[in-house]
Amino acid sequence: MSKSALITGITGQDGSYLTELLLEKGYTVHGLVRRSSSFNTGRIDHLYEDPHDEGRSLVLHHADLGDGVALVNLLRDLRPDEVYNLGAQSHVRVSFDSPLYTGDVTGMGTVRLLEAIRASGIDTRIYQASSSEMFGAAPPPQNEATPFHPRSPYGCAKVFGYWSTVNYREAYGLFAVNGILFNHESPRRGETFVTRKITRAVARIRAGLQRHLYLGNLDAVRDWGYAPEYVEAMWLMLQADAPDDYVVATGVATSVRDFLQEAFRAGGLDWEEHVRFDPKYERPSEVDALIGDAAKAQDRLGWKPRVMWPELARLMVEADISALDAELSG
Ligand code: NAP
Ligand code: G4F
Repeated sequence: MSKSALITGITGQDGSYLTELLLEKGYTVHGLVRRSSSFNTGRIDHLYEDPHDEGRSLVLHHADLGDGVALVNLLRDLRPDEVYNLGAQSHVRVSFDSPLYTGDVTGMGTVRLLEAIRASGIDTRIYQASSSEMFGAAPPPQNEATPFHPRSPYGCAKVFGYWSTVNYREAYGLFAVNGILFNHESPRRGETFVTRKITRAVARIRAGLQRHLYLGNLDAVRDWGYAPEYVEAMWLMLQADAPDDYVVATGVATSVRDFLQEAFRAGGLDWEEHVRFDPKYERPSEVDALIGDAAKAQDRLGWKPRVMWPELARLMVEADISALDAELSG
């Protein structure tokens, strides 16, 4: 019998790569999709299977992390071997504008899912998408032993989700793990996160569609890795003998300014000619530096990053240039 998995957040960056990985491994994948007035499945359309076909390996279900009853019903019906909780209001700046909504979906949504597993009485394993944003002001390098000091409503919500996951493991013996993932990017990254905002702007400036790029704090330091490699780590965590929590990162520090410079260089442009400051992109409290120590994931899961940030910046620029060329010529 092939394994089955339920993914919340299947329409997001990570959800799309994880779906590809699990389908390659022979899983039946169920995805939770929230209702939207326009199509929100662009990142997984290439994997879509006609609902009228028998024996589909990818099946989408309408539900929402805000609806606990729907989650219980779904889990009771599907009884998946593995659950990946990737659904979230995942934008840090937006979380300052919508702290209650972020707390509800990103924090309480995790408890709704954990409680739905408990209430439905199914035997499953769950991965919680925890975040390096939980470390916030804690000085780098950060690892599994670093105390959390979140600096945003999003970070606070993720800390709540993290400890709830640990609590369900300790209280009910659930196979529940936290992947504390540092920033990871790809051509499928949402267009308002800084890396993709930059690489998309490079393509548009080259094509004459945009002259300036408005950004906030260029001094922030992040540890940027490549998303398809990070979903492999998620899967490995659920295949381990015992549940545990792991940092996933490259260990390499880069500032927003460095990424900007590399991306514009890859597009044959000088960033200083095009980049302007807009304070609206600053955060009321910033996370200055996130640099991860993923030694535990390397030792116990055999996971290692391969694509480092300069290559990542270049591949994202190339992808945005190709996508725009195709759009303009088609
Ligand atoms: P993303 O691209 O923003 O995707 C978020 C997903 O959550 C989307 O599928 C979104 O659906 C879904 N979602 C939002 N609100 C929901 C709700 N109320 N109910 C159900 N689903 C909902 O995020 P990502 O970069 O793939 O990240 C995946 C997860 O890892 C998130 O939990 C994020 O917080 C966490 N994380 C990300 C990073 C990173 O660097 N990427 C690092 C650490 C942790 P729509 O498509 O309909 O909007
Ligand atoms: O790309 P960002 O928005 O990512 P951030 O805030 O680090 O959060 C991402 O990574 C977390 C992992 O640590 C995830 F949990 C979270 O879900 C998300 O995926 O911003 C990166 C840095 C920040 O310091 C920000 O202040 O870039 C700086 N920045 C400067 N100008 C900007 C901009 N960020 C955005 N989004 N837009 C700007 O114009």
